Amino acid sequence: MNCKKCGVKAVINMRQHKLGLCKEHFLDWIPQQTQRFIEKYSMFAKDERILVAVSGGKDSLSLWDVLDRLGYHADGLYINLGFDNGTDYSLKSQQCAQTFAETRKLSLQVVAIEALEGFSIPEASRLTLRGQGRPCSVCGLAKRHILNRIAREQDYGVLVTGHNLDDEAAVLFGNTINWATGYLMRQSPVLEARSGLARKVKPFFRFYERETAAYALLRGIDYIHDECPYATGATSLYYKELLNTMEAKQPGAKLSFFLSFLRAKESGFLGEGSSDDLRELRVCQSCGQPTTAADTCAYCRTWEQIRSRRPKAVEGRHT
Ligand code: Q46
Ligand code: ZN
Ligand code: ZN
Repeated sequence: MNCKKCGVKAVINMRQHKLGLCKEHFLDWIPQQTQRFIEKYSMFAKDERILVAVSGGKDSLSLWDVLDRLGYHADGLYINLGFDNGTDYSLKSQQCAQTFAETRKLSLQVVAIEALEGFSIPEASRLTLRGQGRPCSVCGLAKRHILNRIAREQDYGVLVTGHNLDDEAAVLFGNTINWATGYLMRQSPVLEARSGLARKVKPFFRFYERETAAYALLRGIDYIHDECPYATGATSLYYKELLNTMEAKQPGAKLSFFLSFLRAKESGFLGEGSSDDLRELRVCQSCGQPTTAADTCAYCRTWEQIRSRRPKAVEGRHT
């Protein structure tokens, strides 16, 4: 296949768009499309301060690179979750994020959960009921809380994440087969700010994962190739496989699944529903962040529980 723009050999064939592009034109196409999505979905303006949630992976680093190329003022935030036991995952991913920021002279904040709360995520997970099995529950809670707190405290206009279409379609698939209407109501490339919650947007939500990977590779971005060590066996990966099987038979299936959902939602298919977004938010009496709980937010309650369990766990290790 040849590049649709210049006729030389294409490096990527995007079957869902019937579009093959050479390296040069693909590296132009990604920022052009991103800018189009930013405008189409009214994500943010040129003069807004943007906080990028950076994991050290291909999606978030590519997104940061694209926003920088497009002339946006985007700073990065990396959260070290303490996933180092035997894998050095956090160490390596932090290095990728730092090297990326240093070489481009971009500003990156690093927050280590262990320095903040006294425990790494795997340790915390072992000490809480939320962490039965994999640590994703306590991990997700911590990431959401910290990202929101920093975005709000430091007056960022918007918090952006590198979620791609494969991520979004897999979440949508899971929510649909469970008819999780509350989650379906909330799933959107743009979540408006409200009562202490930062505005959140996903400028890459229409790109396939293979496109963000190709972009990172062709731009020479050094990103962490490994998945989080706890991702193995996650249901979302299984959903991604199922959707890729569909995509192989019917190019564009993933994109159409997600875009049709957005259109159906806009037309009122889900009605008012029972989304958490519609529930009243209060202020956590401990940390001041928004919560639907009566007094203390889930993040504070979880860490309280973890700290209260520590002595028993330490004793347990010695018996
Ligand atoms: S939630 Fe779970 Fe992810 Fe946290 S523990 Fe890893 S897989 S990083 S998106
Ligand atoms: Zn070309
Ligand atoms: Zn709290």
